Amino acid sequence: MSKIEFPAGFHWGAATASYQIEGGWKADGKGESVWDRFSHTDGKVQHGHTGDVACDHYNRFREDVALMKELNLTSYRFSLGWPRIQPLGKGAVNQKGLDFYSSLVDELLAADIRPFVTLYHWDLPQALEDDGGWPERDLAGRFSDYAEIVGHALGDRVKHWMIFNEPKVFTVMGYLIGNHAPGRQDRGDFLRATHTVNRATGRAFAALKSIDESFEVSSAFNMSPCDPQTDSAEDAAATKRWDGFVNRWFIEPALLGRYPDIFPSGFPAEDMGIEDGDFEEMKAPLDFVGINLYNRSIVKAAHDGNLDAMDAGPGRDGPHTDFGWEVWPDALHDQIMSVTRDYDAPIIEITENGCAYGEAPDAEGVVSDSRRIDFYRGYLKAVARAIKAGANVRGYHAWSLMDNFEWAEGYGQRFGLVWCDFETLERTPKASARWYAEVAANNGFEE
Ligand code: IFM
Repeated sequence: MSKIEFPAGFHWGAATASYQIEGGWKADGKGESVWDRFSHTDGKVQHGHTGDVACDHYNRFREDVALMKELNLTSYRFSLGWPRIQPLGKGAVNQKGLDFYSSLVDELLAADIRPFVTLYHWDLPQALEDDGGWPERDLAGRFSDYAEIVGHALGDRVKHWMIFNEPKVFTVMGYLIGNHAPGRQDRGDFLRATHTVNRATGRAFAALKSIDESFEVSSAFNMSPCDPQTDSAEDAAATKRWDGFVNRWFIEPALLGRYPDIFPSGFPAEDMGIEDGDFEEMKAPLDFVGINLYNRSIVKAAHDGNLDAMDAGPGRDGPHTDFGWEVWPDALHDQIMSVTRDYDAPIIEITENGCAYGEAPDAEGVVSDSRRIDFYRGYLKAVARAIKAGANVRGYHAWSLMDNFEWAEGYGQRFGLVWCDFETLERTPKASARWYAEVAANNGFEE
């Protein structure tokens, strides 16, 4: 047996998001978010589930931090709910909302756990959506005002920040496909939303750095290595375009000040509402690259398809999780290596990686989720292999700390290391949580 080892000081973490775990949707002056509105609209979320209570983390955060400590975590990635802090997304600050996050940060630091903070994990204040949402250019300025508020309030203790979680997902699903909040289906809205998000990245980066130059700031980009379906020249070209969208559309405006070339019919500058100075505004020399990884993409040329002249789907060769997602650990290795090659070996944090399996407590209350242990074992080996090949990976965050509200799926898909009983709100660490705790304690595991 040989040991899979990680570099000294490697961060062992877990990730969550405000709307998915907090509950307290109207507590202490919180404003309405687009997800409050969407989940309260008939037919939008499976079984009519909402995040009104979720895991009740808003009231149980001390218990949850104690659990993280028990699991030997050294990093906790969580997001701030913008409408909890600025109920209307502009103007007055809700001090009680800020106090909640401030207490959470204190509790984490007292437990020697790094607070790793995401500014935006999809819960836009509904008032800003009413003003036009992400397609509206002004939102970049509103967002950087918000970044400044939280940077001032928490920056004496929080040093590591992610601006956006998965900008691709919330713009595609929220504005193009419409199966996530706010539920719009309009190509122009979608294109403009991506451009506002890229300008907001540049502005929020600058706002945080103006508070403390030593802050380390990036975003959590969901990425997916892309392979052509066949070896035809058309599929190869389509694969390059899809890679340009899925892996580069949000990171290259920041790092390189330009968009990748993905539209065969030419760059849709007008549809995106590009103005003079925007490319300069988007630039942000990110301090690390956050990678969320769940799948690989198999791409073929098409006349319609996902974006323009391409059609991408997930791999189908490996085993599947209960959500139907392929288990393919090489995808994580390959994506880490592409980022390492393409952006001059940056610091990388795996900001999310995980799987949905439904194993429930048995009569003794034990959750024997060996499939999840196998999943993490495979993906962590892939990370270790990438590190050996020269990648500078500094941390890994399992998605998720506990079962939670899985967006349009409601509570139907369980991604947690910890079981959450959504009736009693009792938490039960699964076998995978105990395994992960050992990995964290030993900074590795026996193969
Ligand atoms: O639950 C989500 C999370 O909010 C963003 N990344 C993917 C997870 C699983 O779908």
